[in-house]
Amino acid sequence: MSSDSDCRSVTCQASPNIALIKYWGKRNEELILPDNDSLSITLDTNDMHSYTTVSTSSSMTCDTFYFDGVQQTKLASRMQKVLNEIRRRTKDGKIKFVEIRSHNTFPASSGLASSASAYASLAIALTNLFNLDDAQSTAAYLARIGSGSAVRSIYGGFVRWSSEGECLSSCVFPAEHWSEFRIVILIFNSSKKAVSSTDAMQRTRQTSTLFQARLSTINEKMTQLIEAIKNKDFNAFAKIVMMDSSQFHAVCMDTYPPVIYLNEQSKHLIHLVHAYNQMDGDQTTKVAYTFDAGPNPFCFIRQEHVDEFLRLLKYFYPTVNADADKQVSSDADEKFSSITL
Ligand code: 2P0
Repeated sequence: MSSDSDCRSVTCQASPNIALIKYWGKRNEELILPDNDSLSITLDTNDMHSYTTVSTSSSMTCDTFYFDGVQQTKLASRMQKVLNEIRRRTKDGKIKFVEIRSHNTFPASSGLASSASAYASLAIALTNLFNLDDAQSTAAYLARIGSGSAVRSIYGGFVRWSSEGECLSSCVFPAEHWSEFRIVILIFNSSKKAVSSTDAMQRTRQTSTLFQARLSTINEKMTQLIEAIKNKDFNAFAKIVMMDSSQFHAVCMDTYPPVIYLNEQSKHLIHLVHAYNQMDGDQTTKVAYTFDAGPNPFCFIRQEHVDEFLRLLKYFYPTVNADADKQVSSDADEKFSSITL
């Protein structure tokens, strides 16, 4: 009988990323090759991480997966796909089975990109545990075949995922490039989404006529967004990001049966941001929003406007937690009473 003396274990963490230009549609389901380029920012906060511990020992008799400490009855087929790829790459037979233990410090499957950080942390942990070559690109490949957007969480800062050739991802600008850039996340609803992204994007490809029109806009938008980030041009950045979010949700709505991720609060926030941006009558955009496959807004803002925006949120949504909640004054701010929606 073998002992556990050969047990090896690695724990890694990864953060979610939020798409500024959304990935939606796969041209290859098995390898998860996307229909369009996407660009994201990897979140850099203490509150939102996925942690994955992978262990292997000769005494293991099957692969096992624990989520939040609870053993799952079977591994998701995508997780199995990642493990099969590991076995293919370590043909010396040393790897037999693995135990995977994963948990998130934030709600899963609610449009907060938990699958991205979960598969990225799994991919990095497996790459380390088995000492695979070209660690970063190998981890990116493994992450991608687990969940497409996870390929972007391998890198920090502003990350582009190409839809061409081998569909590689890379950091376009590090987070320090735009040091005043901040993200405020509102959790309107943390329940699991009714339609998974995977199913929804398949349905979009089959039924939406707007989908092809969206694809034809991506390259120009990508060039403009990279230029805006390079120049730290928030006005240009905000317009591109908000329009891409709306276009993505319009395509979801054009899908049959429709896929509707936004809720009434999401729509209220959209109106609120535009009213707030126009409040002072100048041409400066203070806040931009984007919504993933869920109702929860990710708001982009520069540091100088954060305090006022948090007061605005507290005024309109007194019961909602923004992630920088500690800084929020509970006093109603009369300045905002002029905003009518
Ligand atoms: C994105 N989303 O670019 C887009 C925007 C949601 C809306 O990538 O099927 O979980 O695992 O590749 O990565 C969510 O889809 O889908 C997603 P799969 P994934 O972030």
